[in-house]
Formats: sequence, C-alpha cells, structure tokens
Amino acid sequence: METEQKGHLHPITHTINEINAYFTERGFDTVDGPEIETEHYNFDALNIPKDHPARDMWDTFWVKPKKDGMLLRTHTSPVQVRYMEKHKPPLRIIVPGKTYRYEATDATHETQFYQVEGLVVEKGISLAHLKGTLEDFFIFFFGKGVKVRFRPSYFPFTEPSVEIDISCFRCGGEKGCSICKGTGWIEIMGAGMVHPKILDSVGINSNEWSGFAFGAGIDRLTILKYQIDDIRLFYNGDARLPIQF
Ligand code: 2U9
Repeated sequence: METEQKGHLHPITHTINEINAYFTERGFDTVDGPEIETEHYNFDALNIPKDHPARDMWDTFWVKPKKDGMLLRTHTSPVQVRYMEKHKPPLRIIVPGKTYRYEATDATHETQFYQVEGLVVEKGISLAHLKGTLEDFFIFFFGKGVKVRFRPSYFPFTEPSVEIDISCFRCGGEKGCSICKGTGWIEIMGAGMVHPKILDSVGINSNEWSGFAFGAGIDRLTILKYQIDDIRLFYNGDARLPIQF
C-alpha cells in the first residue's frame, strides 16, 4: 500500500512567515500591492528619473507596448509609496512580495524572486534605530551572537545609503568558511534613510518626520539559512525540496 505524503510549506514561505511574525510583534503592518506597476511608482516616485543611469541598476520587464509605461515591479518599493500616499505617519510596515528582473538565470539569480522591504517613518528616527532593529532581527533569524556592520553605498531612494553585512553565523566570523567565502562577513541587505524628496512628494513634511528603509532578497536569506546551493531549486516544482522543511 502506498504511504500517504503530508504536505509541507515551501522554504520561502517559512522565511516569509518568520519575518511577518517578528515584525508584527513589533508593531509593523504587513502590506501588499500590485506586481504589474507603472513606471511612475516603480521609478519616478522613488527619485529614479527617466534616462538617469541609476535606472540601469534594475533590468526591467516592460509590458508591451513599452510606451504605456507598465512594467513588472523590479522591487517592492512602489508599495511603500502607495501606502504613504494613503496613511499619515507614524508608520511601520513590511512588504514581502514577488519581484521581477530581466536578467540571465544562474545559481544566484532568477527572473522572478522575492523581496522584503521595511519602512519606518517617525519623529527623530535615525540610522541607529535601523541598526538596532536589524541586529535584533538577524539574531532572531540566524541565531545568537550575529554582529552587524554598515558600509557606505548608494541608492537613489535613500540618503545616506548603506550595505549591511552580518558576521558569519556558521564560523562566527573568526576563521572564515565556505558560507562567508573566507571573509568572516556576509552581505545581507541594503538600507538607508528615506530620501527627503520622497517624503515631501507624498505629503509627509521631511522637516518634521524622518524614515528608515531596508530591502533584502528573501531567496538569499533562505539560501543562506538552510544552505541551499541553487535558487532555481525554489521554482522547479520538485516536491523533494519542500518535504525537507
Ligand atoms: C521607499 C523608500 C526607500 C528600500 C531599500 C534597498 C536599500 C536594497 C536590495 C536588496 C537586495 C534589493 O533584492 S535586492 O536586490 N534592496 O538594497 N532597498 S533601501 O528603500 C526604500 C523603499 C521605498 C519609499
């Protein structure tokens, strides 16, 4: 007689559930929005002007005809813009969801993947609050003793902008191992203070309010946590993946 197989959650779903549980407990709302977006919400409203070289940072799938300016969102950031247009600060939201990039597929890149972005707008909020929030989250997600460091970076929608590394949760950042490629550190996400132009353009006075924002690849978080070696395993429909989780 055939043995009955129980259903299992996909590892990406586990990660989204953990992120939602963590941030919900800390007063964040989980917000969703359209995957087919306008050029306005995906780029212009995020301080990425037409013909600016910064647009090349995101390889875009355009919906035909291109002149209509519809696209598959390249990040979940348009959701935060739409939310700020409708809600007055203070705000705390996280936005997990599907995103799309027109690029070649390999072990670490897919044309469709998942992101989570976070946004906090309050009076007096700073990079120090961002660092504390994320440090605590990484300890929850990867385990005790994880340290966080910031490196200067650039995104059009944040100023200042940072790349965030965590100390390697396997080797402790001491010796270096295959996960941290011998460096002791793992690149984990980007973040920064919301550009004041963006706050002002959705009607939030940037002299009164400030905001921090962060963005991470959910696939990458999941790959690191469970030591999965190819992103394509998430999307090929092979049921031998989820039964392990
Ligand atoms: C608004 C203002 C600011 C979201 C941010 C990043 C930095 C970032 C990448 C991480 C890996 C995307 O999946 S990835 O390639 N994201 O580095 N995202 S700050 O900042 C925002 C979003 C919305 C209104």
